[in-house]
Amino acid sequence: MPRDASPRAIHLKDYQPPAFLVDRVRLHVDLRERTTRVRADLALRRNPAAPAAPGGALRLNGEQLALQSVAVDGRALAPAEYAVDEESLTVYAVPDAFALQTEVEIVPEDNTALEGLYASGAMYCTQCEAEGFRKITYYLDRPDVMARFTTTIVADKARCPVLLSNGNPVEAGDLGAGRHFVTWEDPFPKPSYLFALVAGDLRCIEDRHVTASGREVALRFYVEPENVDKCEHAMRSLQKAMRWDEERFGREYDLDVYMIVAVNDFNMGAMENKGLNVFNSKFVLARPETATDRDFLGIQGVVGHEYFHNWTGNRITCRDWFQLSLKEGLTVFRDQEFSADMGSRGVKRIEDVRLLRANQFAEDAGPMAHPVRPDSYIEINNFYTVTVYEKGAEVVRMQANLLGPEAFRRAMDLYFARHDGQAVTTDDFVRCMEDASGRDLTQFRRWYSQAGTPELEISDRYDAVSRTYTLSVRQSCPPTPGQPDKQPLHIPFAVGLLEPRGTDLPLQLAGEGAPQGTTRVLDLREPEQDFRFVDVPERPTPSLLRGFSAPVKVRFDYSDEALMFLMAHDSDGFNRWDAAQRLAQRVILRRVAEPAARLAPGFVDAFRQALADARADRALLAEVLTLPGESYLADQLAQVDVDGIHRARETVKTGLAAALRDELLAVRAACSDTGPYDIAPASVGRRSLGNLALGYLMQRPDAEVAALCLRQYRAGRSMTDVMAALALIADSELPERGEVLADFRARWQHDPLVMDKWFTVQATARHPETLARVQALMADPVFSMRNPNKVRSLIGAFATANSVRFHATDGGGYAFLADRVLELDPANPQIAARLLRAMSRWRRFDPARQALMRAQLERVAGTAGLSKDVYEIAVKSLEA
Ligand code: 7ML
Ligand code: ZN
Repeated sequence: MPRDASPRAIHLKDYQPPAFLVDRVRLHVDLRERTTRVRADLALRRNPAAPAAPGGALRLNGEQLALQSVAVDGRALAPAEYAVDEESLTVYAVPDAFALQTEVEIVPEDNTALEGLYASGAMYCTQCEAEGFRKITYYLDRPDVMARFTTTIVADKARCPVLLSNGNPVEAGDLGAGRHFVTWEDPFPKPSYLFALVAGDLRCIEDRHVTASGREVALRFYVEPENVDKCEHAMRSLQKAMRWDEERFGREYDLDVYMIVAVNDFNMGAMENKGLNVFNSKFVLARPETATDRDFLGIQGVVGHEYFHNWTGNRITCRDWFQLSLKEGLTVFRDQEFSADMGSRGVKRIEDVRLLRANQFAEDAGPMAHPVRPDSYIEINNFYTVTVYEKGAEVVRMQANLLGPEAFRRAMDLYFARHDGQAVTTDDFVRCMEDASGRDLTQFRRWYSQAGTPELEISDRYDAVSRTYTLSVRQSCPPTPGQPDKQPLHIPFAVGLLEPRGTDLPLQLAGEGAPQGTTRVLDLREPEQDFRFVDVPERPTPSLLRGFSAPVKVRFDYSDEALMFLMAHDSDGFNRWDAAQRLAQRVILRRVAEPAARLAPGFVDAFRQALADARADRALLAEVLTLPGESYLADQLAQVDVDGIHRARETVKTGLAAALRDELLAVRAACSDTGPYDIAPASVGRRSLGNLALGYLMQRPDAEVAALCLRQYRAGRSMTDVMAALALIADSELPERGEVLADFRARWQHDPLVMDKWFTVQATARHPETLARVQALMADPVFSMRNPNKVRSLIGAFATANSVRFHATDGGGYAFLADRVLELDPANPQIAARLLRAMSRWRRFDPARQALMRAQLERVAGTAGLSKDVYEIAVKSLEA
């Protein structure tokens, strides 16, 4: 998109209801080689709720459309009666209610941005969220315009035997000359972003679901012929999700058919189009030989996520895109709960918090920080962020916890009853929480409007004479772009107190007649607040922010001994893990400051003890023994020390491996896989602990360990074990390294999803020549810059998961990334903009790296003809 002026920002405060409403849409899509004709027939009327503008013109969104004709109520318009520009069609004089017919031509084969209607391999598909529908036809492309859609698709019968759209098929037939058509009708009014169309030579895998009220729903997966044997797991996941939403939220599916199409070229994870979800094939296809446990669990989570959108997103949608977290935060919360119920709740919580801390806390502390409900954006595609999704989910979770299970369920029932069929705001959601519970969430609402991660500075005192224990909490929130001063938040702060033998004390606050439980959720509201516990016999150890009850940072001066004590005794599983993380973090960061320091013996013993606990849940144990990641560690320092952190973390890992070699070998042996593959939590936990142990051992592989790792690769029991071994081999100096990587490529070159893994293990290897290797791999015939999964698994992985190599002091990584961003931007701006984010936090680094990254960002920002997507990231990174 060529552009002279800087793109303008859109502001929440400028929201206006639409001037027109659409009651009905009839689409006729004629797919022909290199020219698709789209006829739209819209039933429009003036919006009675819009600010009065009698006789005002009609303006429709439309981009990259070749307009063929416009008619109002069947009368073709003369050129003077309308105007067309790069982004719209304006019809000057229209009645109060009328039909508008337009005809446009588009070229899906040339659509490399993968937004709107595009070709992926031999099939056609669509991606309309957020503003892709305007690349298919002229329309009021905003979520508060909801209409009933009828869609007719015409195509070549041989090339596209399968023609799909939203809702139910109502008519189909032959048109002669090798062409045919199908008409679909969606009875539910929906915004245009939920429109979908798919056409191609696809195979269908069908099963069914009988709803709680006894209706039968056909479940259909559409995939390319070679993938028919990889849908079983996604199908079971869908059935589980449908049952779960009935049981947990009383929500049933509402159409007779639910379709999922797997597509290889897709910008995001998946899309919840009404009745016709389109998925990145990565989140559908799996067999134990091709997919890891992570993949299997990811599929379950994403299938759940998209299914849950049918109520939280589709039946009730967003008024405008500032409200994105209304559907995304809530739906992530729902998919997190679903996964927790299907697997290990404790492990799921740890994984979610790990992700939040590593990515969302970082986003909140950088130049792209924004509230869960942003105030403004240049390109909405840049706001599908961890803040909107993951912090948004935490904000829903806090409300669920504040209300308790019964009141929260009542509040959700009220939300569904009150707003079904509407396009609403996060404020409407919170009002349901208030109305159903009687609680005042006025102060709580700030979580939606205030960016930044709050910090709790905590101190304690114990008075043996009065047997009172006081926690003093001071809350603050650092400034973020556009928000220099922060207001205090309402923070649910869950705490417990452990007496010296490690059991929980009953908690009684001053003024209360009796103790009330052993975990208390304290309501923090003030900048500074004291909580006085009475009848405390001895100085306790506090267990703070149990279960991660709020997305905040807790600062409390624990001794090493206190952390080891909590690690061993805290009744809160999450906090046992968190104590281990804090301890490991401390040990690693001490070593960054003082590289020659010895490993504290207590630290090794704490890990040994954890390893020796035979009763321990293996999956949880693997989480406990996983050291905090480099980027999270970096966030704890005033200035990132890339090499220092890497070296310190590696040394600590190697030190633990050396000290615990026998224990690790024993654990690895006890965890080896024997039976057939399944994803039961116990099996996943066994593989995850076994591979974690192998990872430690491979820090300094002697002959025995190297043989063990190579054997695991060659045995090929499951892709989980193969990939774990392959990643360790790729990251090692073993002489077999090249041969093993070549073997894997030869074996899997026909399977794109497996090859993605092969690219990633090489892009994340620590070898000094990794950048050169990444560049060479771009020339591999299996690689393609046109496929987002490939770009992410090679270039994205290098830039975000290989700190030492990406941040090499010669700046080669930065120049490489900027080159790729500029290469990709004209073709696919969304993916280009995502890549560029890897340099957005340049101010956190040392002056030399700052200068190198800044120069690359300036080079990007100064390039003519940038997309809004890349422009926004580049400019905001530089100015903040
Ligand atoms: C989150 C999605 C998008 C963007 C999927 C696209 C979606 C928008 C879409 C959690 C699980 C799976 C996918 C996503 C995700 C970024 C992330 N509406 O459903 O939110
Ligand atoms: Zn979503």
